Amino acid sequence: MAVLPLFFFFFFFVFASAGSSSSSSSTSHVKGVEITEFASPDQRVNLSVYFESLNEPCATFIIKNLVEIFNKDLINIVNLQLVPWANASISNTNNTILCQNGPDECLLNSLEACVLNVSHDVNIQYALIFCFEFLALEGKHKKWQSCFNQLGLPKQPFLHCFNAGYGTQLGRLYVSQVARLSPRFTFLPWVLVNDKPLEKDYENFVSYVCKAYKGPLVPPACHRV
Ligand SMILES: *[C@@H]1O[C@H](CO)[C@@H](O)[C@H](O)[C@H]1NC(C)=O
Ligand SMILES: *[C@@H]1O[C@H](CO)[C@@H](O)[C@H](O)[C@H]1NC(C)=O
Ligand SMILES: *[C@@H]1O[C@H](CO)[C@@H](O)[C@H](O)[C@H]1NC(C)=O
Ligand SMILES: CC(=O)N[C@H]1CO[C@H](CO)[C@@H](O)[C@@H]1O
Repeated sequence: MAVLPLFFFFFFFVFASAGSSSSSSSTSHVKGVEITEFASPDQRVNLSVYFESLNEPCATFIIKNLVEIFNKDLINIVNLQLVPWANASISNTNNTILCQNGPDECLLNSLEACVLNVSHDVNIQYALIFCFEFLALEGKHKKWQSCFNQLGLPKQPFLHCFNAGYGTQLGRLYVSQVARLSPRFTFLPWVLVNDKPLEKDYENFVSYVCKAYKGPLVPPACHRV
């Protein structure tokens, strides 16, 4: 799936560069972006997903629906913002961070925050979080370490973040980010496209992303919605 658009884009790029004195806006634009990208950062559609790691509808959305942006090359036009720790709270008696579904959820939230903190490659971020959430749905989230082997990723950088307690520190930052959400979520997952909540229609996020996208090289997935 990923090969075809890249192939076309490569030729478009070469063609545009070869047309020496051409000055159409799409040409100059294309010269300014990386060869693997369809849209420049400011043309990308912001897709935000607020979630909790042991929440079943969230896990289902991440595994079943969100995968569409990778299967359909929409990742090239999207700026994906995953927000774990979405329904955590800070205890006002002892200042510890509490998760709706208990300490196991806090642990998995920490790991996911570390994944987002350590890797800046959205493919790696998504692959690991997909793996954790897949295990969570099967009630096997305690086997999270197996995800690194399955994906052939070194676990040290992630474990370093986790063992240093950074995952929980980041959790506090996420809790304050969530507190600024307006309107506040009424259920999870809470999915927003360019800051607009999709509410109950969140499973149809692809059509909202396509409608919001104004950049060049519209991905094939958008021609069908
Ligand atoms: C902190 O307080 C919460 C209740 O607000 C309690 O559930 C938790 O066990 C306490 N943790 C510690 C470390 O005392
Ligand atoms: C958030 O967590 C609180 C308890 O910690 C729970 O009462 C509430 O229903 C949760 N909200 C959502 C949307 O899951
Ligand atoms: C997307 O978010 C970034 C900041 O994270 C912001 O600068 C940009 O304007 C947003 N784009 C849209 C279309 O809202
Ligand atoms: C790359 C990055 O975002 N690193 C951050 C990871 O989290 C720690 C602890 O909160 C920060 O200090 C880093 O800047």
